[in-house]
Amino acid sequence: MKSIKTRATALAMVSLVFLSMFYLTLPVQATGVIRFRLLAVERYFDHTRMFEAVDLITELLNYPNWDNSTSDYESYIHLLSAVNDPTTLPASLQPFYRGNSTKANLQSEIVNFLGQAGEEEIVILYYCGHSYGSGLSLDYGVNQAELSSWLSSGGLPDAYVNVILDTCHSGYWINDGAGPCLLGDVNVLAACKQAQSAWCWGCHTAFTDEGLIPGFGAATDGNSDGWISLAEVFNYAAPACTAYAGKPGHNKTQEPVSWYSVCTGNIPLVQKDSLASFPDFLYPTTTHTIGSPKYIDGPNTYVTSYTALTLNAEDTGCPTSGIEFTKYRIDGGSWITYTASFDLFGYSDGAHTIEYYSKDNAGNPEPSHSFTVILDDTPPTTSLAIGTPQYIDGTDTYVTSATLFTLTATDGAGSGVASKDYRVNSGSWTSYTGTFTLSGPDGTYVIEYRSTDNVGNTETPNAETVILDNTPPTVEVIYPPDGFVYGLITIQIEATDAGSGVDYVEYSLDESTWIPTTYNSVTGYYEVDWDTTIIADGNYTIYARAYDNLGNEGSDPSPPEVTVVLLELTTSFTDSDFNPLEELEVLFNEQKSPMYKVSTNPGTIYEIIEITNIGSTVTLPNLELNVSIPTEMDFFGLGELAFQLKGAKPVHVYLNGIDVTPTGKWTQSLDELLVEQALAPGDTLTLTIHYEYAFKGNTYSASDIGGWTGEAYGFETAITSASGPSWIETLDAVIG
Ligand SMILES: [Ca+2]
Ligand SMILES: [Ca+2]
Ligand SMILES: [Ca+2]
Repeated sequence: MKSIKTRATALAMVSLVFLSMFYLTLPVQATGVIRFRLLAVERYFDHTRMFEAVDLITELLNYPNWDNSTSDYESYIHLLSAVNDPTTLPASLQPFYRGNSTKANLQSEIVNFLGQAGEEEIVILYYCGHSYGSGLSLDYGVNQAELSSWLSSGGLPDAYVNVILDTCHSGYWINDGAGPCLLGDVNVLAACKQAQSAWCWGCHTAFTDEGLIPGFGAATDGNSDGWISLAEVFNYAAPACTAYAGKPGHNKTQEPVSWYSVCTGNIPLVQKDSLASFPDFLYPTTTHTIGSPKYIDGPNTYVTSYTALTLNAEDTGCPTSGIEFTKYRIDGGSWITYTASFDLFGYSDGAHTIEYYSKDNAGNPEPSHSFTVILDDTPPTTSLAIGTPQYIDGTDTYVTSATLFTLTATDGAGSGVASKDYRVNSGSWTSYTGTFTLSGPDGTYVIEYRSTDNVGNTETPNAETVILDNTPPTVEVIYPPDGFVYGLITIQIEATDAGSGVDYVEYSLDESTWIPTTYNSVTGYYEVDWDTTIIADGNYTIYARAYDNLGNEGSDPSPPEVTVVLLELTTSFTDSDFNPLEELEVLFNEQKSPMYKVSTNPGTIYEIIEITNIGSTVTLPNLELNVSIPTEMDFFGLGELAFQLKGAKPVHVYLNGIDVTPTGKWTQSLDELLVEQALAPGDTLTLTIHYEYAFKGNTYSASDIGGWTGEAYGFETAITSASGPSWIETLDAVIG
């Protein structure tokens, strides 16, 4: 047997939200009030007016649930009568009059009045008149389809609808009680079987007058709930009607029949005991729904502050009195009457407990339920770890395509990290599944990264800028070039890196041992001294390689090839008599006092330069010397040029003691001595240079020379270049 509960559940399956709204927006359901609604219709029969609707209303008004005398119940009564003039009715019933009992009025009242019934409202359609057994219709042509359609209006499908037909052949509508009811999901009381009439001479409408109306007062309250239900009143009315109709003089067989589709007919119609509560003994059942977003992790359910929390209350019982209210509270706060889905907006992250319960209109409170959710409005925090190689220069971070980037994220006490993603240079977001690298041309890359937790809180993207450098430095050995090298030289290497910069530079002879260099900020080169005198003469290749700060390695593509020659250079000075000379004496000859004449002694000197090829393998093929001759010297102080070269005589050049003096000689404009001479291993070349010096001017005052006791001055002869071997050597001698 179908129940109201079942229908409400079916409705709930359509839409929880709709159901919630439906509950709460019904304009006719007064909270906490159980409602009754009666449309009583009476017709003529054979020009005999029937008053049974009036009688029924009069009877019902004797009971608290129909007279609107208490706050627990409300009743709505409309009357369609056979009279056109309502003033012919008893004054107390005139307010119920809604017109003549025409078909049009019947339809209008069922649709527009009964149709206003709220859920679980008790509705009675009482009809007293004739119906035709052959036409299976009420007496003005209301057929099954029409009546069934009207009874589907408005809220009627969710109300408890009871149809009482005090008409001839009324058993037709319920197949004499065998059912089903042709009117649909309603309870039906019929005054007689379909083959019978409900009229007999002298006993108009015996079912109402002799059964129903007295039955409200005399029926047995079988379930002792203080109310007379539809079935209980029928249990009284049916035999009473049959007995009355069968009395002598009536000689009528009239057997009322019933059909109960709803709550087995246990629909309370009149409250016999004013202290009896409505016979709904079952409290409601309320459930909660946690909307989206949410995340369930074992016993924990995480939500955001905009996750909708919905309560759905269903009253139980048959009949049910309906929900009076549903209340909830958060974290033990004040109880709030539930009107619509709510959320935890304004609450702080963490666990929150919601308690809720409902109460039905019969006053049955539901034991409260509770559930706990964990509010998480906080997105995760993500960090980016940059692996190696990595180089940080101030605010710049350099990486290569081998550098691994790792994202780690935490959501603290929240719902947990659901996903991480990143993008490079504002490209598409990529889901992070593991370490990643950068590819593409060198340059600046912006990596943005973020995480989302399991309830959809997404972090504001973080950004990290790195500079990709996959390019090694460019390297070139600047000095020495290809050719001969001699003595202590400084290797100069140029290395540049447009990216992370040069970290260090090394060189190696013949790629044997790699030796570090030092950057010289003055020359801008990476330099290292190379003492060629301590290695064997011969051919060497000077390899150079440079590393940038990320370890990218570059090398000189064409390293210089040099030949080491082992030369020994000595220089000495002699006087005019070729005696060794270590100091140049200055003579002060007193003239006309207090003037002095200053001269050198001996006035001319010789410098002897010896160059010996001490190697064992390399022949220096062609030696060219540019000899720089000091021409003037400071004497009385910086800038006071006094000691002047008076002349430098042609030199003698000896090879292994044999005069090989070239034809070249000193020139005034170019202090150059050209010696074209090969030096085989063991050969010694000796050069003799004759200098003449004098003081500028002849005389100096005593004050000019006062205090001068002799100081050391460097006297330098420089071999500034040599073609063939590439070397520069300065020969120092001190003459003071
Ligand atoms: Ca209930
Ligand atoms: Ca979170
Ligand atoms: Ca680089």
